[in-house]
Amino acid sequence: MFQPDSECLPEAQLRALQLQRLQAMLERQWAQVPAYRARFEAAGVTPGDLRRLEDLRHFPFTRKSDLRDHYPLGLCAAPRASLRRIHASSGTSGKPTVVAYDDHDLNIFAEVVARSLYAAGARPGMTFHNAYGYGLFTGGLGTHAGAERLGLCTVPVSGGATERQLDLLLDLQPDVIACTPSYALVLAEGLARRGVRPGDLQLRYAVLGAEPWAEKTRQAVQERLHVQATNIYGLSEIIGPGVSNEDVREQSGSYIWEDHFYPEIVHPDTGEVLPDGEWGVLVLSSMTRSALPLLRYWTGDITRLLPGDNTTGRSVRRMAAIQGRSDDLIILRGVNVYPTQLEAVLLRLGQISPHYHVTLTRTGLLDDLTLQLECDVPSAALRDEVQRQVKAQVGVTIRCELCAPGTLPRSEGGKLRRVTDLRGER
Ligand code: DLL
Repeated sequence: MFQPDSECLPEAQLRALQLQRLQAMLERQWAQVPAYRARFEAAGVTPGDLRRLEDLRHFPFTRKSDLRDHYPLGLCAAPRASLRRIHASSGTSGKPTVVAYDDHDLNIFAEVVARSLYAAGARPGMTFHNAYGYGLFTGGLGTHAGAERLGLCTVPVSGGATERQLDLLLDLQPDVIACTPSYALVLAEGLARRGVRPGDLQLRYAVLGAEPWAEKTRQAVQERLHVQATNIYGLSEIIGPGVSNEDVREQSGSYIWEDHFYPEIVHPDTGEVLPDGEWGVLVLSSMTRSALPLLRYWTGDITRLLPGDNTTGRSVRRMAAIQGRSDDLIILRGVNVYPTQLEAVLLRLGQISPHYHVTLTRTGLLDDLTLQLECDVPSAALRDEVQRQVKAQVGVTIRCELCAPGTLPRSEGGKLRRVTDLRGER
């Protein structure tokens, strides 16, 4: 039930199911969402024009700005009285994006999270420490419902209050923890401070997501919390957490629950659909959502699609770890840099803790990147080595500042902002 047949269908059957579900979604949008009907008419398409999956590329994208333009619930396809829950995304500027769910959607949400947690190693009867924030953020409540669906005993800790989290980890001895990767490191630090050794806890699995993280962070979390860590991906516009998850036996790319979410990878500038295997922006259609079905939603997340894998029996495709967002891409003197690339360099330089912060400034016409990071024994040699390695591996010249342990901002359980941009408008 938690690895249903729909994850393992022969490809032709899966594609036929997707086509049928996309056609039904287009019909609903046409009939029930005037804003979508207007968009289709402007693009010169009707639902009947989707005869093959390849035809999808002729239909318009939905962007975050569309949700803002129709704030709060203008893209909803269900009557207000049938809605059962509202979430909102953090929104870095202006109004938040509001998303709505009816009973049918909440049921799908619980199912895809249950499937994600199952892929992550969780099994009915285990105890689950849920440190994603509860509230308007989809992380807490979304993961909670899926954990209950799977049959886990859920501890709804939410984010923050680290000392209490540590008490609960020690007292309740959960098997599974879910939180952001940066917060997993904060918890590991707290446990080490209390003299708890990795392995003293019962913890076995960590389900980490909501922010980009590097492969080396996985190793750090695995060692320090003595767990196997998998990547959970999702976004509130599409559903919340549970669009995809890695299988704990492989830890190499997250299986997309393609029976509900249709993925495409497109070129970030032209929107042209790219073949599987190529890097680009992930675009998702939430085929089975009834209250808020979104067509070709432009996630802004940079990834690529990988084939399913025979060893787990799943035929649905996987997505590579998110490299960054097309909009948090740092362009430094013409070079594209994602914060995760810097993180990977730091983690490769073993003796440095994975806590870092990036500040962008401008002197005259030139942009500068200062990378602050924590280390136990600051030295000019280490600082120079970081600068050299970033130049060699990422291709940009940066300034490195070493700080004492515990001085840089920590995750409070939510998403950690790694970059402060002080460059202003050009
Ligand atoms: O972050 C949903 C979520 C909660 C996912 C808990 C995983 C775990 P939003 O607040 O709408 O929803 O933010 C969505 O966060 O477009 C990505 O840029 C980023 N993101 C989410 N998961 C990952 C991940 C939730 N595993 C935005 N790796 C997305 C990298 C991620 N980035």
